[in-house]
Amino acid sequence: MKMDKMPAKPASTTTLSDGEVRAVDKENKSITLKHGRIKSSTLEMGPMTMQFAVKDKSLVSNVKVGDKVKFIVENIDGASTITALSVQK
Ligand SMILES: [Cu+2]
Repeated sequence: MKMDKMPAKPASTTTLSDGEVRAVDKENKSITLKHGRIKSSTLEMGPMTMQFAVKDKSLVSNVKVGDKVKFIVENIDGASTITALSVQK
């Protein structure tokens, strides 16, 4: 699987999470995902639908409602922020 925008060496505690896009707001760099279990180096939570901040607008430039995605989310200054995201075909 090829991932764009992945850090060269992801922290070993970080795993990709699965999600489905419910809403996307490119201008405000936010995305709403129905997500599965999340476990990253700074964040852990069970499945739910919620809004995330997006670290870079380019991460959501090709994303639309209904897309299945895999993503990494980190706690950055108290905000759940997506740092990597790829659409699943
Ligand atoms: Cu959540």
